Amino acid sequence: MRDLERFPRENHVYFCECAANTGMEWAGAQLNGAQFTHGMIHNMEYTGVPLRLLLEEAGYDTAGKWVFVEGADASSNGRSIPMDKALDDVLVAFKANGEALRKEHGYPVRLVVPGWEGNMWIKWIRRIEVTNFPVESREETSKYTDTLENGVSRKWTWAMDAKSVVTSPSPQAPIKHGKGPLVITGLAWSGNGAIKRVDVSKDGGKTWETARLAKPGEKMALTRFYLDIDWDGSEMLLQSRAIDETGYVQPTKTQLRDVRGLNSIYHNNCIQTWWVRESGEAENVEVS
Ligand SMILES: Nc1nc2c(c(=O)[nH]1)N[C@H]1C(S)=C(S)[C@@H](COP(=O)(O)O)O[C@H]1N2
Ligand SMILES: [Mo]
Repeated sequence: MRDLERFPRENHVYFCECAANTGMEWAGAQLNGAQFTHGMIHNMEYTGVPLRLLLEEAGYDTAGKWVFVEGADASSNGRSIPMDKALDDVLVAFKANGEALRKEHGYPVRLVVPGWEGNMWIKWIRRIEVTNFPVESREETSKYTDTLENGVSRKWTWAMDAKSVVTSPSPQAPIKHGKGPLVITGLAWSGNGAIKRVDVSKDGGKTWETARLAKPGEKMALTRFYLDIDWDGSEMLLQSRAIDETGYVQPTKTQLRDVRGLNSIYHNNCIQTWWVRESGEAENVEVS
């Protein structure tokens, strides 16, 4: 740790989303609350040393194509990271939000792999090895692969595609003040860059309005959005749709299932629908 602290460090705010976030919702609306459908994510300011600097200091074999990183827990959670990513923006982090990492987040050091699935963010790092091949560990074969309709599994699905969710109103945040001014708000993010725009629908995706971003989207970080409306007290089918800087548009559930089928667990970034009743109560439903 003392050696690590003497390398030049960087601070970045990034989201870390588990690839299994929203994984229960493939077949239909299941869990009644944004915490349960979309809660496997965090967003923090990490302080760390670029992995590139550590590899260079170690005099790594530049012919190596992969970096295998292991944690000190029983699972080890070993993952193979392609060298291009390792040399690009991966950090070996030792602080979050200005304080030492909490033990649950990987104290003393964890990997930060911006935009990529949470499983690659190895906690409690004990070993970093440069290899010429991917290790094909448990976490990248029997887990964190996506079986398609024809039985073939996709692998190396690292980036988290653009996604968003309305956090209020929602099942855990019903409207309690009756009709009149209402702030619709939520979060959007993309593992492929900054959020450019978020649209909100009150009628299950028939019509859309562009939401206001709390501040311009930042790369691989959560972006809060707002739509300020005058609620007439009638029911709504509330949805949000994220668009990132690559032009990618968050898909409907139907669009996602057309490509991926029903065998997947991971990487479900579909548009979420909350049915908001006249009472202000909200429920997880599916319309498209
Ligand atoms: N060593 C180790 N690292 C790990 C894990 C683990 O079980 N062991 N779980 C991974 C998974 S599946 C996720 S989603 C993220 C979650 O990070 P967080 O708890 O800081 O949000 O850590 C990853 N890093
Ligand atoms: Mo995870």
